[in-house]
Amino acid sequence: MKVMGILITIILTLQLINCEDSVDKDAEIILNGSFEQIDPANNIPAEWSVWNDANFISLDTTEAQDGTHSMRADISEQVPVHHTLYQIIDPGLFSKGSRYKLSYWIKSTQLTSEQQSYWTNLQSENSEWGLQIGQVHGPYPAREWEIVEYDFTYPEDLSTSNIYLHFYFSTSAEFNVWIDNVSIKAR
Ligand SMILES: [Ca+2]
Repeated sequence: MKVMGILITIILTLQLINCEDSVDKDAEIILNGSFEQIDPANNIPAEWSVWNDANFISLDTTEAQDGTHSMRADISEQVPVHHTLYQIIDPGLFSKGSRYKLSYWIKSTQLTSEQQSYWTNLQSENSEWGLQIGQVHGPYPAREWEIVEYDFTYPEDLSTSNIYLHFYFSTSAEFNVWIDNVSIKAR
């Protein structure tokens, strides 16, 4: 019986180790990260939401880093100063304590004044945890497609009902930003 007990303990331990190793490194956490699908109900990219002004977001078929569409933000004095494109992520898709890589491709026209900027936030529902990534301030010349990559560890002790990935645009002047191929994968 003692041998049986030891065997069961070994099997349970192996199963636990197997669970920890079972983070799927190919699984994509972001839905429609390449902006190839549009939601016909509201004319913005499927799986994404817009805060403050839906009209500044469109799909662009003339500029794509991946596939045939990118997300284009048209920023001007006609839209509110703060507006975001965001996706709500199920925290259950993350494994606590595991390492991930957030990446996306971005391009923009020139930023002509210091008031213009854009950046990315990955944060929990009530901001118990968050990362600010890739902030760009004007003035800045036009930027061609470039990749932004950011490694992070999902917190061991985070308890939240939602994770938000935000693309923030803070400006009242006229410029365009294109984003494509947004991805979060385990490392
Ligand atoms: Ca695309």
